[in-house]
Amino acid sequence: MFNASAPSISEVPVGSMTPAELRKKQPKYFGTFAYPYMNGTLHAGHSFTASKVEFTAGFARMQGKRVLFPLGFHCTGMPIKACADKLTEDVRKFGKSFERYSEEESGPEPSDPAPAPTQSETKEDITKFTSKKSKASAKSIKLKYQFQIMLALGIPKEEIHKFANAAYWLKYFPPICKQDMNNFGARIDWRRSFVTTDANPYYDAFVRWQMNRLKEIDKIQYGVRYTVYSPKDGQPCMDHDRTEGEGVAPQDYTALKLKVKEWAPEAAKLIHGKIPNTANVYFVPATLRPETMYGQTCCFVGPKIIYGVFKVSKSEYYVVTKRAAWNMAFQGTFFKSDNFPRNADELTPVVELTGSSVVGTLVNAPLSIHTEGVRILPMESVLPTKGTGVVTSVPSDSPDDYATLTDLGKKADYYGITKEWAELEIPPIIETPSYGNLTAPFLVKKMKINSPKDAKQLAEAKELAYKEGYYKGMMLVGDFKGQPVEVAKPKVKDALIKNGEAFEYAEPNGHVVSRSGDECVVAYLGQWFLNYGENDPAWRGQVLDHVKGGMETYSAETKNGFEKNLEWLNRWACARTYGLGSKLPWDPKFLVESLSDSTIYMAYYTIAHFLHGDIFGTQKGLLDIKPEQMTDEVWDYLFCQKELSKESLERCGISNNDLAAMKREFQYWYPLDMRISGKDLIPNHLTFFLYIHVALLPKEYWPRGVRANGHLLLNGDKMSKSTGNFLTLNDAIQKYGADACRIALADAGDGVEDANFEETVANQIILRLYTLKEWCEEIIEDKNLRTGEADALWDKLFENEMNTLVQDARQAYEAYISPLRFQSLMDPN
Ligand code: ANZ
Repeated sequence: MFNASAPSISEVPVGSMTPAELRKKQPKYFGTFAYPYMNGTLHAGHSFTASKVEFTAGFARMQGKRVLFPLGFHCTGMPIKACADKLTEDVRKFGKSFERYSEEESGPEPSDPAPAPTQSETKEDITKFTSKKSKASAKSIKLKYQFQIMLALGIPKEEIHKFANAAYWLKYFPPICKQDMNNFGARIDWRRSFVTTDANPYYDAFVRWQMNRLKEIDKIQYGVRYTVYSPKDGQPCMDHDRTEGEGVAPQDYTALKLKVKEWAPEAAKLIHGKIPNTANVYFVPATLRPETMYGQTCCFVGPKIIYGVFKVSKSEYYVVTKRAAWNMAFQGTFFKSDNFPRNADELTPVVELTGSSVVGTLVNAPLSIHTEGVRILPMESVLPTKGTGVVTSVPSDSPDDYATLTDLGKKADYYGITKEWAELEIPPIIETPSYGNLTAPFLVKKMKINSPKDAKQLAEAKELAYKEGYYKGMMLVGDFKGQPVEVAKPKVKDALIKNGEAFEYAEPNGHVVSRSGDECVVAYLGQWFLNYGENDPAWRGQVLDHVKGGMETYSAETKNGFEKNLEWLNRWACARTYGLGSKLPWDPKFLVESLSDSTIYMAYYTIAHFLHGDIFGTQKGLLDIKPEQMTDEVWDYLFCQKELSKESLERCGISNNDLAAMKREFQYWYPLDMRISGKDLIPNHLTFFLYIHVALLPKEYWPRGVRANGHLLLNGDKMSKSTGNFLTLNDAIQKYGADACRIALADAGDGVEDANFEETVANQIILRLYTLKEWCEEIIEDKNLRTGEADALWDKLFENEMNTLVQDARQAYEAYISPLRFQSLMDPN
């Protein structure tokens, strides 16, 4: 009954009406939520998202629509493979039943052993496994090794070794997931399920097709670019490969080379004998404002920061923090791209120096009017975790620099510096309409900033200075004198780089930790990427128009979220070298990553049951079609509404009738009526989903609605395994039964704000349901009730009341399905 199909081609012959007419004549509803990741079982968060589809699908059925609610199983990417590989190592070390393991070896507990989330999960939702043990005992087990994690999750010891084979996860978890969803009462059409990756050759063909087509229309390109990267894993580390730092992107700087002319005495002693006399040593500040370099009057270091002197070549050494050098190592300095280091020990400085030891060093600052050189001076607020830890100072345009220099000048003795070093002439270099030609001194005075410690005001001043300078500034000096800053900025940068006085440097603009526990860097890598964002403005414009114009988003926040994200989302590395997935057809050493093989698979649901009878594609589906018959042209025909040439038809060997039957399913079920997921997927999955639909399909088949919900709290608190405040779907059903769970989830919340599953509510519901059932039974048993016509006044009142309730329920569901439209209906102003 819940396995609906489109009207068949024998019922409604091909060509007898357009797909739109058919959808109108026989209304349909197609809803999906992000297929769950098969490294564990479902938790309450999954069921919350699933419930949104389940409820809307149920309502659509009651309206007489045909309804499609399918679910696949996502297996692409790193997490499964990473855990399997860890188990292989555990088995090698301790034996198949881990018999050689002894307690003492276990060492301290790791902070959080759970693998990072993928598409359908949020960072907080790490409650993936059903624990057959009590939470307390699960927690008491030391979780250093992967086998211990599996044990804590209730997998019997004798079975754990099987998970060392990644394929085993794909066999093990989908049936459990299916069982849990069935127990929950979800009315899913399981005929259309599948696993992703090449474990299902049909899905694999589908992914290869879309990659080929996207490449042909230039949406996939190859290029060298800065990417957040895990040295340990030896590959890019994108949002969903991270345990920390979601949304963090590379930040580009200009790294300037300030050649040492004369070392401060203490530093000279420290480097003595470690660096050849003939070599040049450079302090390398990272700046976002290369156009201001004419105004450098000194260069700052953090006095307590430890710097390394790193050897670039026989004749060149850089002074930067170790962290910056480690980033540079993946950007063409120190190492080549085919030989990136895996371990930080591979990059050691020739000598380490504290910032205070180099204060007073005289360096040559490129472009500065102070051609005789500038001094290295101390600045307390230099962050060791940003840039290179070396900060070149431009007091004319940087309020921080001006405030620090003023302070250094006033307290030269205290800082142990020569007063004049801090008092070099400050030349005007940029004219702005609001702040004149010495922006920083102007702002510092105007805002009454008295000390470099006035961090809040300084941050404000910096923001003002930067904006005014960038958008309204005019160059007063240098080769680009008279040009707007906006124009001159990249030109100055290029000229500096060309002269060998600077190079590009990038680093993550926040802390990023990979799921393997590695602190990530930015690497300059050749890779395949999806050309989302500003590089393809026409494509982006189409998506934006669709979001603004046609698509239901159920809340203004979701719409705004999309609009904002479309503004900044850029190219996306769509292939990896490690993990599970479909191979890139033209470059098979790469695998399509998990957020790039999951953009348009909702179309696959429409025909999956024709292709295969099981999730691996080993059993025949409704039609007798082999994976290799699903050529790129067949997918084009089915989904892109392209004609199939005679040759293509012959080559695929699928009958016209079978092709038409499949196409009918697609044309009927598509467009997708509602896609639902957690709001944290707006910036990635949901936006990609829109981009790819827009790129590949005719407009008629673009998504109609996206619903984003908040995170599910449990009893008002974040769900978290470490605190024990978590609930798997199976636990919830065992505890409260499906009905109470469903009502509690319906009660949890509908908006974008966090929802809350209250166990007390679930408990109360059980009671109420029980009382209701008792009452019904009692009434039915009651022999004294009147029989015959129900036409008394009370009967009419009763009927009227029931009809009103039906109306109310309908309105409530409609408001839920289309709150924005509903609101405007209720309140036209
Ligand atoms: C020269 C310059 C001139 C700068 C100018 C700013 C204004 P945001 O925008 O906050 O990212 N900087 C670089 N590394 C730093 C560190 N480790 N600790 C403190 N400050 C650091 O700031 C980027 C700017 O912050 C960089 O650009 C650098 O100063 C400074 F008129 O370089 B700037």
